[in-house]
Amino acid sequence: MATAKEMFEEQGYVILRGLYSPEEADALKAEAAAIMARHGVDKSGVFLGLTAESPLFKEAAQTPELAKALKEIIGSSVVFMNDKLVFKNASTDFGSPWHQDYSYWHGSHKLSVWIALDDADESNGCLRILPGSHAETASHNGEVADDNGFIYRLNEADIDAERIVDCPAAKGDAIVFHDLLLHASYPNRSGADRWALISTYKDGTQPDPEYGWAKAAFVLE
Ligand SMILES: O=C(O)CCC(=O)C(=O)O
Repeated sequence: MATAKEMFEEQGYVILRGLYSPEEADALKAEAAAIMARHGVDKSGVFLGLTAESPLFKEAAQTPELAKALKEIIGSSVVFMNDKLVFKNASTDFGSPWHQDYSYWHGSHKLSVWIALDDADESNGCLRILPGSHAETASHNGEVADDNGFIYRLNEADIDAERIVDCPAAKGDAIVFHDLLLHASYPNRSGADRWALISTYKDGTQPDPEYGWAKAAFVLE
């Protein structure tokens, strides 16, 4: 069986099933809801900086199985940069468009960890990926005339449908992926909320600009 590092290098992603138990995922979601309430933010769109203000999130960001996989892939110096909650509430009828996260930050290559805080499938917005696309360059020339964010995106028509892999996930599952891996998500048509957390990590030995968004960055032990 391929190691996490081999899988990551060949395919651009690796899935950690059951990284958190359902109870742990529920606790993270409840904590996130409390943080949002404190900030008077409603549950739609994105919210950055959970770990910056929550010991529970900080502990989750360095949970041993995740730290082990990240160190195997990145090396011994793994830096947590920031995290964000991605809500798809019951009225979110658009999916996230195809994109590579690298467009948003440049510099050294980073890893995103997409964590399901609700069960996610095609009906409520699970992640969709293009395995191997981390080794290719993509031109983000998609139409951005809607109000859905994602200033860098590709048109669905420019994606080879035969290569798409859907990634249904149970709450607590995590998908670790390279910042050049093309990914998107389905719209939420389920009538219920779908919450996910995305955390970003980097190799601490690699130079980078000062990122204003890398709140509460820390090196994993
Ligand atoms: O959970 C999702 O809908 C995907 C969001 C996403 O890909 C991103 O924010 O980079």
